[in-house]
Amino acid sequence: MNVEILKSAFAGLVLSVSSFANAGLISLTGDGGWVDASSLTKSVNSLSGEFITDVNVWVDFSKCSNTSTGSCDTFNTGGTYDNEIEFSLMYNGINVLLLPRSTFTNSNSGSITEFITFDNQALQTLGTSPESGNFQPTNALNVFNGLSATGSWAFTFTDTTGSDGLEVHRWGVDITTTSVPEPTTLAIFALGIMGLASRRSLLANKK
Ligand SMILES: [Ca+2]
Ligand SMILES: [Ca+2]
Repeated sequence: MNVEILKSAFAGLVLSVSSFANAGLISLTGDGGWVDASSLTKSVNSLSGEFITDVNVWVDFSKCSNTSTGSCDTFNTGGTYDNEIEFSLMYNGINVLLLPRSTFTNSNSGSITEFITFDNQALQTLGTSPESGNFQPTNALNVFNGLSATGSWAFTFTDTTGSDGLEVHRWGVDITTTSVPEPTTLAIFALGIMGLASRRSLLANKK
């Protein structure tokens, strides 16, 4: 068989499969909690026969100027020690550090409440003080791309030092999926077949 014809046939197949892929969005919300010199891990499960193409993580939290839960949103004087915050997300045995300790170096006066979305495609990198908005995580979230969308998402939030708590109100993951494996997977498969075909055609010509 002519290898060039085979090449274009596979290129066509890869293109058509990509264009027929259905994109889905799974939005999951997890419970929060209160930590002070401690960590909590909360999990949510996704159940889908599709494949991951993008993951964003969001967290709604307060860094507090006190040591007891429930009164965190009361603003008062004193530092919030916002350099005590750490966030990470684990899926399929892969841990992604979203925000490491000491990313934020300012101590705002009083409690702060923020809504941060970690998104590889965000235009901003994390700054030196916590503020609401879309930010690139410290470690890339695209390590989950191509994996099956059935699994458990574990969000870990940590307050690294005692006396001023971290209260996570809610967190969540937005998982974009596709009904077929990533086109790159198919392309690699197609290249393999093409390699086999060209070897066969080479052997046939030798005969
Ligand atoms: Ca994203
Ligand atoms: Ca603390």
